[in-house]
Amino acid sequence: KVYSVAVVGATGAVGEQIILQLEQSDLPIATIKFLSSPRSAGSTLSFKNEDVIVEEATPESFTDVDIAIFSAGGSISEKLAPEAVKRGAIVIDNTSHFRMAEDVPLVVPEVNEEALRTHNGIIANPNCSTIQMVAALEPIRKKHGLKRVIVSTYQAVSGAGNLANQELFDQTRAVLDNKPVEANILPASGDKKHYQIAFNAIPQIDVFGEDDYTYEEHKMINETKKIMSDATLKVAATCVRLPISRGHSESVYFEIDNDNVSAADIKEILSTAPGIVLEDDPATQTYPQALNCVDKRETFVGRVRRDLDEPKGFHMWVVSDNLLKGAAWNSVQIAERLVALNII
Ligand code: 11C
Repeated sequence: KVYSVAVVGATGAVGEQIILQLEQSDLPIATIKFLSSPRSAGSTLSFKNEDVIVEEATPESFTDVDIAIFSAGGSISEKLAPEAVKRGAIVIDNTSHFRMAEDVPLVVPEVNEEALRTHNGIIANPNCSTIQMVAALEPIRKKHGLKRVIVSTYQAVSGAGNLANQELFDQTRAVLDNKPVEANILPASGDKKHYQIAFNAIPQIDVFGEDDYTYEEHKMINETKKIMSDATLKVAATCVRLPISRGHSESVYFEIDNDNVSAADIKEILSTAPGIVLEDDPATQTYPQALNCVDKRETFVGRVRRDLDEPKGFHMWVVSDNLLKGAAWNSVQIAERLVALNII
């Protein structure tokens, strides 16, 4: 069987990467459609050396589409994903809109691909910072259980889109040239104030909720519990934006159930875990770095060590390309697994 695939939001930061991941995928793609807002419609993109004209996304765009990958913002997904499902497509949605809905599986294939079987048309792709963390924690949890997670993130600006990335470059140039710095996007485009990200660290990603956690932090907390099917798991997060173009890093503290587990045991598990690359050798200063993860599909883990006071507590450093495993690759991987598991 061959499939007709649509990419919604094809001209965005994640959309561009979805197209590249689809080009590299073994998915048997018969036809491809690139869809966007009216503003970007009409431009030409390339797929496997063929020109494809970007079309405006409308309900009718999904007639005869088998797989629709959405990354055009929550309101577009809210409006058009049900229309795509109505017309027989399976939707893989990159936005947060459907993630916590009970009848929508939230999937990281290395962790819970069986949840794909429960889909009702829409499958949600988790938040980037959640994906890389659960990918690293799951193999450890499988063997030793997991009680608590405390994460601090060091996130790249591309998570907030191409315009935020451009803002980082413009501000950096302005600072170096001694010119006035403009801030219009970060920390959250819809918020009251904007701050300079160049040469800064901003402890706010997305807007604040009433409990003084940000929505990015809520996503990490709630999505982790859902993906791991464990409402009792204790999770706390502090999400921070850094002047990095691509690649999210995370300092993850976690407590397991089992006794007498060493850091060497944890490293052994990670060294063979699917989708994980262990880079951990303090003697040679080997550890994951954001710069080195760009364009790679894997999640890189290092600095694994046992807590000095809590024998069941460990620390690790987790790095991944937020646009690939955090978004485009995880979505295309879901599509590949749907085919491999005969779900589509
Ligand atoms: C960021 N994690 O780095 C966000 C971007 O819910 O899919 C992803 C937002 C989402 O800004």
